[in-house]
Amino acid sequence: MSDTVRLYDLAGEDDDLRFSPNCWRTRLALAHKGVPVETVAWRFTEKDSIARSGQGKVPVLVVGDLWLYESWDIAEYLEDHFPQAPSLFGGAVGRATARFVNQWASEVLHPAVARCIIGDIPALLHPKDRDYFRTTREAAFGRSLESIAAEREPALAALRQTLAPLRGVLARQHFVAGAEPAYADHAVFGAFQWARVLGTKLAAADDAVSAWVERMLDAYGGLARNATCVAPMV
Ligand SMILES: N[C@@H](CCC(=O)N[C@@H](CS)C(=O)NCC(=O)O)C(=O)O
Repeated sequence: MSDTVRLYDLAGEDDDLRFSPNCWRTRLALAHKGVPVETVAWRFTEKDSIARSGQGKVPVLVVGDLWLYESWDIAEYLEDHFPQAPSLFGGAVGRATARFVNQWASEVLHPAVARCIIGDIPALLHPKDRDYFRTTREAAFGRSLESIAAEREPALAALRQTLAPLRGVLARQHFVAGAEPAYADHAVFGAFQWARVLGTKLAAADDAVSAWVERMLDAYGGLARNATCVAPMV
């Protein structure tokens, strides 16, 4: 592959604060495939710079003239276009199963994590993004960010219950995908990296989930561990 691969990656006020769970899925998938990538710090309100993708969310991956979006679709593209590199799915059955894991993470895990950390986000955003973030998120949740933040402790307790199936699996195997990490891990871990970059550890220290988080932080040469984070709060 000769084209430079470019990833539009959500950033905070600090260019290096890369906290999007969906962009982390893509960054890990690219590392898994051994595809070098140039990341571009992108803000919520910079819709124009990704307009060629035909929509307004990241990750957006640019490969030559191709503008790809949707983290799951990007993973399928990488799997199909880099067949010689280590597999993200391990075959058709693994692809179908990873699709379920990805959907669970997006529809169950992400909202549960958002309830734990959303109050911390505005202060870390680029000033030009702050009103947009508040307006769109308050509309989505139907309440103020402050009222969600006030329930952080019960939200964390609820999240830890939601993690029960993940915990059960990780007590028996090192990774969601088995002995080695693959896309099912990337799909779930993105949420943990989202919180970690913004200063929150979601799982208790003695939780099997935390041991897996540590393994994921070490994977791919410590890609996720080396990310810029704000000082931990939990
Ligand atoms: N289903 C999409 C979700 C993408 C998404 O929601 N991205 C967020 C960042 S994590 C975004 O760009 N939001 C822009 C906005 O809310 O305007 C995927 O998996 O890629």
